[in-house]
Amino acid sequence: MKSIPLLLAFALIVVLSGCSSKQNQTQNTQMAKPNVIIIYTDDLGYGDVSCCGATKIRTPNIDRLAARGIRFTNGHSSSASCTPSRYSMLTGGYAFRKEGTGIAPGDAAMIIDPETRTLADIFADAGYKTGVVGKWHLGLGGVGGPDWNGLITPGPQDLGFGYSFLMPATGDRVPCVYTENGRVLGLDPNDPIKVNYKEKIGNEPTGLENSQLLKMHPSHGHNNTIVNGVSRIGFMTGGKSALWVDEYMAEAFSQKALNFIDKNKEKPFFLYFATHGIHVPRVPHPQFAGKSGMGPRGDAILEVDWVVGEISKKLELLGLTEKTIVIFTSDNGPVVDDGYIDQAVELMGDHKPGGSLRGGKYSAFNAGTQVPFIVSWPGRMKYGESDALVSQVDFMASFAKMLSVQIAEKDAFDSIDLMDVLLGKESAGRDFVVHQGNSTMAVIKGDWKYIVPNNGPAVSQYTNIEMGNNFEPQLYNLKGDLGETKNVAKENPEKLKELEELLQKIKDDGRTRF
Ligand code: NG6
Ligand code: CA
Repeated sequence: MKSIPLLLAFALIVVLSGCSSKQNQTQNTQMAKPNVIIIYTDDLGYGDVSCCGATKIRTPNIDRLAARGIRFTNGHSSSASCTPSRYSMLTGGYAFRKEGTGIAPGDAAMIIDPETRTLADIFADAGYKTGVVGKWHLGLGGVGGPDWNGLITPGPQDLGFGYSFLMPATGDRVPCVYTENGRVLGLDPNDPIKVNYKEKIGNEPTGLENSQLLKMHPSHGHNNTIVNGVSRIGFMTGGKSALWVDEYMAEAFSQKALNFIDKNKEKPFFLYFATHGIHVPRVPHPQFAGKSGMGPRGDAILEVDWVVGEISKKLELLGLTEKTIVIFTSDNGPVVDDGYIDQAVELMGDHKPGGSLRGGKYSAFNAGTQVPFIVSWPGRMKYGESDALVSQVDFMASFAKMLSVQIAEKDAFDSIDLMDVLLGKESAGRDFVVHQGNSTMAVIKGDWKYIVPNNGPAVSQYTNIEMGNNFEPQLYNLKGDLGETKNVAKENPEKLKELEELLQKIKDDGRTRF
């Protein structure tokens, strides 16, 4: 008789200890598995945010992230334009290694092979809910491009993303529609979408023929089909009920991002949130139009800052602030006139989109890839500034390490585990990083930067950006000359040779992760 209560007591102890160890386990997993949000802005320059030195414009929400994290003063995207930077961040490999990773047309097939292991796969393998919201620009669909009127496959769903809400390419490229989980949102099957990047189709007005219909005029290119008063690159017909309204794009993306966070608040989640701002066409919400005094480009910066604030507020509201790592960065450096007449040039005043860096988007000079780069994990990391050399290509190996996920030798060729650096525990970053400009390459090693000789124009006639092209090899000592003003190649032949050989080796080896 006595043995029954004893047995019961024993059973109770077993059950209780089981519970508590399970509880510990969940706690540990939660500690080891913070949510991760990468806010990936478009064409935002190093000098465009106030925490990186802008004074003519204030970005309080971005600054707040920086104040509760580490702001990197030497953080890079892999390339000076969109598609290769995104390719590189998501695959952990430099885009120059793969053909066809240049700026993609809006009807390109998916550039990342579904077999490729991606950053999203790392999170998915670690049990995260994964999602992508915003600008994609990595192609969609198989050979021949996407089927806009059916299920678009392959797509992010084949690259580890459980949820997707996308602008397929860019704001200035057709089709001007959103896709959600592989289907165009709001499409009327009786009004199918047709897209053509070679010739005009249908009878839609174009910027070239019907400029009287435009609310924003192109300065170069961008004179094909008109959607919402803005002429774009490429021709489209149909899909009338699905067309986006540029003014409400930031709102649409934030809403989807916030929904994703809400839906997954109980689980660890990874959200790749790629804003359209501040890419052209810059058509901000009426709430921001005219508010910066710098024209639509400045207004778009205010709008991006608002978006960041919305995310932070949501995390706070859900009690997720200390459980979430937020990374804030940009795909490439700044451009002022990128093809539309929007007063960006006239109203710039003495604002310096690239800060003290030379060049800009497309360029081999530093402003091309040295971008705002913030890692924030409130309450869980040391706050401050770091001048460690870090690259977006490193996210994949870093998070894999954090989450104890293995990366096979054939994947993420160029990604290095820098988690301790990203979280401010360690101050030494990468030894070197490759910078892919649009017409030439460069490599940075320590204080030195080498730019490969090139015959391209010194200044782009369209964007007025100094491209970093020179038929002579260029070598800069960034320590005293961050602005790359004095080519010291002739005075430092050994250093020049070292960097030339380094870049050659990086190419020949086919990888830099060993
Ligand atoms: C260029 C476009 C530019 C922008 C860029 C891509 C012209 C004349 N210029 O070809 O406006 O769309 O491609 O930008 O069409 S990126 O940030 O997505 O790389
Ligand atoms: Ca870009």
